[in-house]
Amino acid sequence: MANHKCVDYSLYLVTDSSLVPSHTTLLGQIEQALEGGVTIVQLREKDMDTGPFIDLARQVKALTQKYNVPFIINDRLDVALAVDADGVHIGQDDMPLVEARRILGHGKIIGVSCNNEDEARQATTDGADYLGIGAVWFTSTKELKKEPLGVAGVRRILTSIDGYRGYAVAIGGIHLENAEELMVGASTSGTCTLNGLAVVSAIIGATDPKAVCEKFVKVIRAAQGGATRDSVSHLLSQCHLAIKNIHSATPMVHHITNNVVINDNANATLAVGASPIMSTNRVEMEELAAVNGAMVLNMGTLNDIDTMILAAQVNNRQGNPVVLDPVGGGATTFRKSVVQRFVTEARMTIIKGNGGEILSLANRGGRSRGVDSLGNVDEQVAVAAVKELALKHQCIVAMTGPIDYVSDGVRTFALHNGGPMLAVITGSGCMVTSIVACFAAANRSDYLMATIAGILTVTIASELAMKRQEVKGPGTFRSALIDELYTITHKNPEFIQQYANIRC
Ligand code: 3NM
Ligand code: MG
Repeated sequence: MANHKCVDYSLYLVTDSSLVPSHTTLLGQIEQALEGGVTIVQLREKDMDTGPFIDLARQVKALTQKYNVPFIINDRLDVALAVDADGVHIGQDDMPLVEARRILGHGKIIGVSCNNEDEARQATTDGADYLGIGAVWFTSTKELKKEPLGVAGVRRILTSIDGYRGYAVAIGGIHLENAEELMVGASTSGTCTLNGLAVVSAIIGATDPKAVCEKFVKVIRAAQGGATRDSVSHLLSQCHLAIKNIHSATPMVHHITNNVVINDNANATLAVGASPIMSTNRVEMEELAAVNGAMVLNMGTLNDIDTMILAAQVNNRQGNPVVLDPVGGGATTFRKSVVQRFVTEARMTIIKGNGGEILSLANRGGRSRGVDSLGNVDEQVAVAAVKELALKHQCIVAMTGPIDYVSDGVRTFALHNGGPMLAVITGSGCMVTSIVACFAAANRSDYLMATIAGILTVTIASELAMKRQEVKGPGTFRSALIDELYTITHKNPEFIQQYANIRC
């Protein structure tokens, strides 16, 4: 899978220029739909010559970029490559997924249409980023070769690929009146559930696509229900496995980090079972990114910004997660502009900062006092900021502090572990970033879980460190913390599930 970024599949618009109402244009309809909250767009043109298709694709891409949503091309890899789309969607009769992946690489999204359990299993085995399951109902938009699946058929397919950590959307005959029935009826108790709905005619053929999309978004979000108790216990049950994955992969975690924390972060990375490398030399960025792993982009020390951006870009291309720590991001005008460059010139998989840094990035007036945390942030403000940034940058966003907030834009969690001593040693926030990167490197199919597991590992280790007799203050605490990181990941991974204090 190419899960370098978390994609919000909630409302997936698939286009069809033949369905556009008179007196409107395809581009106009798409823009209205984006205004209304469409989260991803697929350009589907079955009868267009290559030249005009590319021209149209460029224009649609510009629109999706304006609204910060991914842009997918149906079937035509050549067009996707020509316009540097975010991915392709392929049907069962199109180019095989394995071939498409070889051509596009792991940095691109590939979705596959599936109509039954066998097709779904094959697509998940071959590494599809998402499945388009359909047709759910009869549709006049596409000639169907098989009977529609119905809601039960969609649920059957989702159940058959339990354990798949990619995404799934349903398609075919979906409109406002049956959207809720589908979202609720197809939901499973397993790991794989509907992440959204793909819609053609009900949006493209609408006289007011914006209003239609706003209603769709409401229905879908309500059915998804945000974070639930179920999702918390499910997430926590995964943490144990996430640690195992680090130990079996011993992933390399490349850090470009600040001078203050290099040694502690390298030790912390080793303590949880990953392999640190702390290179800042431009010459080896490409080679380092070619190794499966993750990258920490910590902007505490800003020496060579171009190299930092290059490193993030080559890791994007390889499909390696990039974890940004915008250290001191709001402290000066210079840092504010640098962090903007990072998030616009490269794609971040996870952004992890303290209250001031995240609020500043969200333009909510956060200021960093130097690089240390400002402490308490109002819960409502914190939740709104992480959610908004996660949607804007299509990534996981974590704000750490006395309470840590983590969001993928749809689900938001508050983590209540950790203690005041973490604020008394330098670089504990940077250490959280390193450990989150270790989890992300080995758990690419679920970055939300990886982020939460990484944060909990450090905060719970800090609670255990505080209980040690020899800990008398910041110095002994710092050593004990690294010891506990080692112990919790090597001997007691179940402590995470046991001690975690999460609310949603
Ligand atoms: N694929 P509408 S059904 C493009 O079953 C497409 O794979 C399908 O259009 C599949 O939302 C379909 O207008 C058309 O019903 C869906
Ligand atoms: Mg096709």
